[in-house]
This record gives sequence, C-alpha cells and structure tokens, in this order.
Amino acid sequence: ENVNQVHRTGYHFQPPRNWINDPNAPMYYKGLYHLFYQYNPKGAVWGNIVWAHSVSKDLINWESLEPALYPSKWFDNYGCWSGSATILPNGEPVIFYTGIADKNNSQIQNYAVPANLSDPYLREWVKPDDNPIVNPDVSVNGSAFRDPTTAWWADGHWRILIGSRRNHVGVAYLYRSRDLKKWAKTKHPLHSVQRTGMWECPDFFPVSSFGENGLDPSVNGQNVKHALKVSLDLTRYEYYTLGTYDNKKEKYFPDEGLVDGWAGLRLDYGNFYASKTFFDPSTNRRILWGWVNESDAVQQDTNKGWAGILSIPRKVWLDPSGKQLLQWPVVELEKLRGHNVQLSNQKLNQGDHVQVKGITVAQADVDVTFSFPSLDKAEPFDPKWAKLDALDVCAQKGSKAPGGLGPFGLLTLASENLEEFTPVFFKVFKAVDKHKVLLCSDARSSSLGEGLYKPSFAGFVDVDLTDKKLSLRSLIDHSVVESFGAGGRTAITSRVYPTIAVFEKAHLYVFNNGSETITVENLNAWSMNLPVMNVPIKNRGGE
Ligand code: DQQ
Repeated sequence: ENVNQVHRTGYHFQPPRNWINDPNAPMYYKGLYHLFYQYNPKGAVWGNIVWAHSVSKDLINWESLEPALYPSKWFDNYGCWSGSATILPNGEPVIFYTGIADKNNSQIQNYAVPANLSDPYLREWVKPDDNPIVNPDVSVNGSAFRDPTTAWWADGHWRILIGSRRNHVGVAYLYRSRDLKKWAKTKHPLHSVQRTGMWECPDFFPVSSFGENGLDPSVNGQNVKHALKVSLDLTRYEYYTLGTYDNKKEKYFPDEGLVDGWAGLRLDYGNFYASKTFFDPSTNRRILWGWVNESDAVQQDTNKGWAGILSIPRKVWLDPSGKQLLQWPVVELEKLRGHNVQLSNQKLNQGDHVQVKGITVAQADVDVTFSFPSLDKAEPFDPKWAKLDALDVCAQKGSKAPGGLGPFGLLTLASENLEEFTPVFFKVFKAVDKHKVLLCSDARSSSLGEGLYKPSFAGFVDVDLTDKKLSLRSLIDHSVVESFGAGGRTAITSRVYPTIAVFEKAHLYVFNNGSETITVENLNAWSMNLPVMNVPIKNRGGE
C-alpha cells in the first residue's frame, strides 16, 4: 500500500490521479449516464483544464474514456471551462461550455456535438467552426462570463443562463435562440443580486410541487416551482432560492421570505461547490452532483498526486412545504452495502459514547434515528446567533461541552483515545416561538495533521419535532464524511485528513453530551464495497 493513498476515497467519484473540480454536463444517453468534469491531466493543482469523461450504467460504477473536450481551437485554446448538456427533442445531446480564448482570460461560449450519435459512449466530440455562439457584448465583463446552463424551451425560444458579475452584483444573464446557434441577450438578466460577486455555475431547474419526481428542464406552469442555485467564488460556497419563473416577462421571482444572498439556503453547508443537476428520464429523477473541494494542504495534494472528489449523486426534490429542497443519496448506492451491524434501543446518558463495531467504519454507510423523551432541556437560543453563520454557533458550542438536548450524534473517523474525531451531531435550542435544530459536522478535532482547513461546518434543520426524533445518515469514506440530517433536509460534507484514525484504526461511536437522555432507536451501519472507479474502457467497439 502506497502511504500517500491512505486518504483516497473508496466509493466516491474520483479519477486515478490528478486534480479534479466541477462536474460538467451530467446526462443520460442511450442507457448510459455520462459525466464530464474539470480535470488537469498533468498534475494535482488546478490548470491545463480539459473535460474528462466517464460513463456508468448505475451512477456508482464508472468507466473512464478519453477527455471529451480539450483546448484545440482558437476559441478554447486557453481552457475548456464548465458547461452543461442539453438533450434536444430528437434525443441528440449538445454541450455548451466556456472557452478561454486568450491569455487575458477572455470568456466566450461554445458548443460541441457528438461525432457519432450511434456510439452510446459518445467518445468523440466535435466543435463546429461556427463557434463561438455567444460573445460578451460591451455591457458584459468579458472575464467574468461563464458556465452556461442546460438549455430549456420557453415561449418559442431556447434559453440558457450565463453566470457573471457587474462590479459587485452577481448576475445570471439570459440568452434566447431559435436554432441554438444564434443567441441574443434578453433585455434584463433573468436575475441579479447586489453584493454577491461573481455567480459561477448557475443552475436553474423546475421542481414539482408534489411528489419526488424530477421534471424535464422545459416544464413550467401550475404546480411547478423553479430553483436558482449560484456558486459564489468569493467564499467558495453556494446558495439557492425557490421561486416563480415567468416565461413571458423573462424573469425569475424568488419566493417571499427566502434569503436571496449570502445567508440563503444551501444544498450543502460544507465542502461542496460548482454543483449541477440533470434530469434522468430513465427514472424520472433530478440528480445533483457537487465538487467536494479539498481541505488538505496544497503541498499534500501534490505529494498525494490527487486533489478533489465528487459527492455521491443525490436525488433532489421539493419539500412538501415548498420552502426548501430535499436531497438523498441515489438508491443505487445501496448496492455497495456489505456487512451490516445494528443497534436498537440503546440509551445514551450524558457523557456516554458507545462504539459501533464489526464493519469497516472508515468506509461505511450509517443510518440512525435518535429519540428523546421531551424538548424541555433544550438550551435557549441566543438572539445574537440569528446574525451569525451556523458554523459560528457550532464553533461556540462544539461537541464536547455538556449541553441540554444535545450535542448528540456520531463520532466518525475517531481514534481509539479520541485524539482525532469528526463529530456529526445535533443540538436543539429553544427560540422565542419555536425550536431550532443545529446540525454540525465539526472538522476542528478531525486531525492532528498540520496545514489543514478544519471548519466547524453547520446548518440549521427546519424539521418538525413533534415525534421527538431526529435522523442522520452519514457516508464515511476515508477523507470525507457526507451527512444528511432529518431525511435530507440539511446536508453537510466535510473533507477530513486524520493521521491516526485511518483504515482499521478508525472507530465509530454514537455519543451524547447533553443532560437529556437520548435513545438510539435504530442504527444500521454497513461496510461499503468498492465500485469500479474510473477504470479505462478498452477495446470496446461502438455500433
Ligand atoms: N471552475 C471552472 C469555471 C467555473 C469554476 C474552471 C467554478 O468555469 O466558474 O475550472 O469552480
């Protein structure tokens, strides 16, 4: 075993080596899922960006192909940056992406089409000579103009968004076209927000008001809401709003009461960026991928020879309240579940930590439901915290200090004597008229290593506590802990680099440091098997 590889993930998406960032153009075509991603073929730092390409039958086992897009034309000679796929009504895919045209980072939008539509692997992509299809006009900042979305059809035109900024205003420009080649900017952007800075990788999609099915990008009307997600490059985090898309006015109106800015709703409160969804017509789901960026020291990235992974793909749908999205790891992941252990009716008094044994806890899937007899011991919610990021509340409270109702949850990737551990835990507070639930994934105690980024990631969970239960699912995979609170209401992903708690020296515990007794009603934990992860496809003929 190469010592540099102790932190490689087992079942998260990752190429064999080198740097990866944004997922690009996820799509389903002729029985295969295609995933492209920003990739440096030459090293473990960002640069030399091409579109690497992988295919899968199940979103879990991946085979790799040659890069689909790489600098080769005057309009993308300095980089092939992020973009999206659109499936046309005749079933043919087209990719829109950002080309970097010169040393000054000039950004223009291009398209590419498959060379051979009968090849389900879509190995070869052609960039026609009528590129670029969108140039920035004089009103647009040409070095902040990128990441075209999937196109949708509305009011007699195709539409795409392009992320941008004007001074400090984050902008999603809307373009329309009849033929997907000649594009015109609409009079007003689809949406813009003061003081949010550059909007990278916008994602705009319809969600159904009822049920869990996804919708084709062009669906709009009754019982449909739209989600607009943007990635803020100033802090490397994302937020989204839900709202109404008016085809005729060519405008998006976020719902009243939602925060449209830095403190907005987030798909994930941890290491998660440049995310993108696609509609999977084979299962009627909308599926989300995110780039799980690094927290290791840059020099370590180079020493290891790799940096970056992708999240486990997640199904996304609208919460019946209409106030947020819900997310859950795609069901196909469960095929990797191996040996299982369970706990049930396990009482946790203040100070208890009980070990979960018998599985490979450094590469595991854990699903647990906690219950408590009452909410009486919830600590008061300090009104001052309303102005703070949840991460700061987590930092003040932590997992170790005794509390009322919580902290309780999991200690993941823990060394035997708890020199290292990544706690994923709840704390329930009492605010003036309601309870507030904090979910925290606190990397501060995750490693004795140096030069690491170890934030106390956290998010609030908008959950009904009348049944006095809270559930948690954590996907633990060597250097990542991807957690879903209360059935996917709040997700937090942490990259962590323990020095002791690796492989069989990693332990898993359930714990409670609150004065209210917690019951582990039911815990299921599985060892996770290894999928096929980006093994090259060799000698496979097309049709
Ligand atoms: N990454 C790409 C850009 C995008 C950024 C370049 C987001 O297209 O804006 O690798 O991580």
